[in-house]
Parts: sequence; structure tokens; C-alpha cells
Amino acid sequence: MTRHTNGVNGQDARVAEFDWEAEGLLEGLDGPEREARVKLLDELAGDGVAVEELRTAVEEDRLALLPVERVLRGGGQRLTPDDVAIIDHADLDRVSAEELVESGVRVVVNVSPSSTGQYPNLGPLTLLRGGVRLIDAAGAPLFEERAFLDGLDLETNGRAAVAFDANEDGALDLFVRSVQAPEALFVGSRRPNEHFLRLRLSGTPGVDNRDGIGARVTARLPGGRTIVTENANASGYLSTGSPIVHLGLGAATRLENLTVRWPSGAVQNLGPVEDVDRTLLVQESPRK
Ligand SMILES: [Ca+2]
Repeated sequence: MTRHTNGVNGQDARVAEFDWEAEGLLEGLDGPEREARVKLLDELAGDGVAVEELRTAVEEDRLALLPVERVLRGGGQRLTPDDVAIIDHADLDRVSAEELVESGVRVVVNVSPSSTGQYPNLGPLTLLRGGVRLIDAAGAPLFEERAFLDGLDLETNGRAAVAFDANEDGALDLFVRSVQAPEALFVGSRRPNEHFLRLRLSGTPGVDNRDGIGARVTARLPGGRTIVTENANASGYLSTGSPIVHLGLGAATRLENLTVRWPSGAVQNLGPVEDVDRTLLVQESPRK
């Protein structure tokens, strides 16, 4: 049996008691994850959320969104994960806030205080002006530490990390070099409905560099999404990255349009690309 005390100015405003174990809402959890789940359930139940609603949220894996939805309930909004950015950023700065506004999210949940008072920071005001709700210091249990599952909690003294498709399965892999430690290769994965396109650029000798390093690639996807990336292979101390441009396309199986702006300034429009999940060789077109 757990006991929740919702204290206001030191007084017990409401006491609710629930047995989440018996309700079946703690299955598969132990340690800190279990404690975080109990805390969140206690808070929500103490706020008056019905056990059935909690059960549905757990089944749909969206329990962490409930506190945010409750704040916005006045607008009758039901949020999707795309509407919410969960960040861990003490003293949220203006540039980060602008990026959040541009990303189109409607709510930012910051598990750290957005203003610690140590210095004036413009992030919260920027969010406000951008029409984004900010919920502050929600508490670290919204995050779960999962890096250890993949070995990504590497405790070496890293010098370089390169993302490239080492096994050519269409998913980016991560190669990490460290001081006095073995190299590590983390192999990424890709779901069947996730597509990609690799571009191998080839600049004209005497005009542009051979690998097209510095070229800017613009890919327009069906539905209006546009990917802009530069062929940059600098990647840390005494290391170099891949000269292959890797585009993650999500569900898209074609490009509406592909444009390469070469370092010389020449712009090459390649039009639509009908086949993806492959490597496309792009030879710089000769100067007219
Ligand atoms: Ca791969």
C-alpha cells in the first residue's frame, strides 16, 4: 500500500491510497523505474485521475504525457508524443528555446529548472513568446537510463565518434575511438518501413574536390518535408568521417526533388528520385 500526501504549505491537502501492484500497473518494473512509476501514479491519482484512465495510459505507454495533458485540458487537447519535447536543461538559453519553437512542439517539459537564478537567461521568455507551454522541473523520473543496454554508457576517454553505415544495411552505425581503450563499433538498426538514400558525390577535377566535401544536399520528400545536409567529414581528433551522405527518409520511398550545391557554387538539380534504399552516385555536371 502506498500513501500519497499532497502537501500545500506543509498541510495535508489530500491523501489518497492505492495499491498499484494489485492494480497490475507495476508489471516488469523494479528498482528506480518502479519507484518513478509509483511516484507518478501517486501524483496523478492524488490529482484526481481515475485508475481506469491510468491503466489505459500505461497500456498505451503514454503515462508520462498525462501530467502535460492535464495542464492543457482547458483547451481540450490530446497530445501526441510529437507535440511534447522532454528536455533536461538547467538555465534554458535563448538559442535552444528558439530551436524548440521552430521544431513545432506545443509543450516543453524541462526536468531541470529553466531558470536557476544564477544568471539572466532568455529561454523561458522565448518559449512564451513562441506560444510554447513550459512545464518546469517535472522531476528526473521522466527519463530512463537505457544506454547500458547497448553499451553506450562507455566510460572511456573518447577522442572521436563517426556515424556511418559500416555494414551497409541502411542504418547508421557509430564508431568510437578512445585513449588506451579498444575501438568500439555500435551497430544501428532500421525498421522495415524506414528508408534511406546514400549519396556518393564526385566533384569535377579542377573545379571541385573529388569527394564533394562541403557540398550542400537538399532533398525534398513527399508531404513537404525537406532534408538539408552538408557533406562534412570532420569528426574529432586525428579522425575523419565518411564522405558518403546518408539521408534518413523515414517512411518516404521516393524524393520529390534532389539538389546538390557544390563547393564551387554550382547548383545541380537532379529532379525526382524514384528508387531509394541504395547508394546513388552523383557526378558533378560539367560547367556550361
Ligand atoms: Ca549499419
